[in-house]
Amino acid sequence: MWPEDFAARYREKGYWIGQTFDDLLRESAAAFADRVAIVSGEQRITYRELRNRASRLAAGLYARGIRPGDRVVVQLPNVPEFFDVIFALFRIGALPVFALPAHRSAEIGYFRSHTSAVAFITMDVYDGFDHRSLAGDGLTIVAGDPGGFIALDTLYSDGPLPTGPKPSDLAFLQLSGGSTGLPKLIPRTHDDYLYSVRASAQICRLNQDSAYLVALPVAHNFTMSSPGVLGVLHTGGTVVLSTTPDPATAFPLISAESVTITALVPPLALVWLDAADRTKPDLSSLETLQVGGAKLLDSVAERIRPALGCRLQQVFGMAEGLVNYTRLDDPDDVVLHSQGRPISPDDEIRIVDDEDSDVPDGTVGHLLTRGPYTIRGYWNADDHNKVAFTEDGFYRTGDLVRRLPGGYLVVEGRAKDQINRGGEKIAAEEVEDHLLTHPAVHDAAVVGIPDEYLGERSCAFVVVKPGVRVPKLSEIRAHLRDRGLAAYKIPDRLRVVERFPVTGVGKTSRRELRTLLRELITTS
Ligand code: J2J
Repeated sequence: MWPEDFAARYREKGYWIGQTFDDLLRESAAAFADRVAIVSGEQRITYRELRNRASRLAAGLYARGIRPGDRVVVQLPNVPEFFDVIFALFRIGALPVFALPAHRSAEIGYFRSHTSAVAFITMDVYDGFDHRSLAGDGLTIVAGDPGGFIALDTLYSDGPLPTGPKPSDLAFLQLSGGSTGLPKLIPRTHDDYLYSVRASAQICRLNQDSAYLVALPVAHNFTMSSPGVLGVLHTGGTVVLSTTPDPATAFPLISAESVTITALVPPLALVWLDAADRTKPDLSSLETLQVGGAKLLDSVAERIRPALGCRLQQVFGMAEGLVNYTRLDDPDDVVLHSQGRPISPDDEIRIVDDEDSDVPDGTVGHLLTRGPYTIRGYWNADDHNKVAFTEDGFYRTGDLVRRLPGGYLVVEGRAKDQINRGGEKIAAEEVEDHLLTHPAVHDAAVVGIPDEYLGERSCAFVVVKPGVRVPKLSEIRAHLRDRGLAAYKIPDRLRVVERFPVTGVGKTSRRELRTLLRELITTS
């Protein structure tokens, strides 16, 4: 949590206004009652209805024993129930733990145990996978066909509710992209998160006529808050849910629902550009395409206005906090070639060398940040927090950046042990730990290799035990799938080597090893 003097300053400056998520929904339901909040297929849900649904679900969840402070793992795709569930939990003061639809038993099981979650809320079948198979101890609540579990739609009821949470309380736990063996969870408060949401909505000029297409998973921090669905619900606009980012679905939705803004990761932006060049869709309502989550190539950035007829906004954010935007009236040069500048005048930015000394402006260095919506520590991770934060509370982002005049940042690379696979983050160590459980694997290192389409793909380097048959990539992949690892974390490539190169003096540095291996594969 923030030291008291910082918290006092953030309140004084009007960043933390003492608003909870329940306040936000109540205020919007009062101001925009009969306007459409959510569109999903044929379904149109007004603000008034959304508030009612969330209150009734809160009563039902409370009657089932979910209490203030309890953790609840939520794994829902882009469906209206997502909003009922999160606002119901926010109303109770229980903390959603945001899982992605791609997560499987390894991730869900870990989130459940690490947070001592009392419940798991998911859907029946999505993308060919039966999510009910991920049920564990505690309540399992299912949107759709419940199988043997509790049907979400039977929980909407009247009944007592506890006093709501305080604005300074934790609201939820978000996922970190991660760089360690086990994923880290990010604790965000009502006060800090909603500041970033309101400020983002303003930067992106959302209003009642805004219609935001949810093409990426709704539970991702980008989609949720930059300005995302929460920014839209704050300003009285309409959230348009798409179950897929595929242009064949998204383009007709944009024109049918007069979508004004949407957000994509770079590989999807490329897919949209190619599809638009081919099919010349009517995207005339679209004003802004936000692209973020991974570095956007200049050559792709330049194609956006000609092909889609809208402006580009680059977004460089992180679930830990700091979000940078190019501004809507920035000159083309800035929009095309930078990743934006921070939301807040009180976002403190330091760019430092390996010894934590500040580098001169224009020089590439490690990005450290501290501010009114950037966490001061991960959830229950004291040891990791000592390395992930400086003593005076700056978050070490692991990103390598350069600062331009005006405070704009250019992302130049990454120092963290993470692979950014088209916006999906993979912690090298997490995958290595799973690889080591394969009976033929003696040692393993996972690195990112350049990829024209995804930016990066993952490659597993493996040293095989003496005398065993060398496993095939398909066998390694099957092993990781059987361990319940999300598909995007499963290595794209396999390189079997006799031994790993020796690094440093004496002790082996995994980071140095990964760097050496990456160089090996990109030069060969
Ligand atoms: C290069 N790298 C980027 C960009 C994120 C808005 C937008 C994105 C996220 C997100 C988010 C990048 N260029 N434009 O939470 O609210 C890489 C950096 C960063 C990491 C964070 C939001 N935008 N990145 O991507 O928590 O390495 O958040 O530290 O998933 O993604 O990942 P994540």
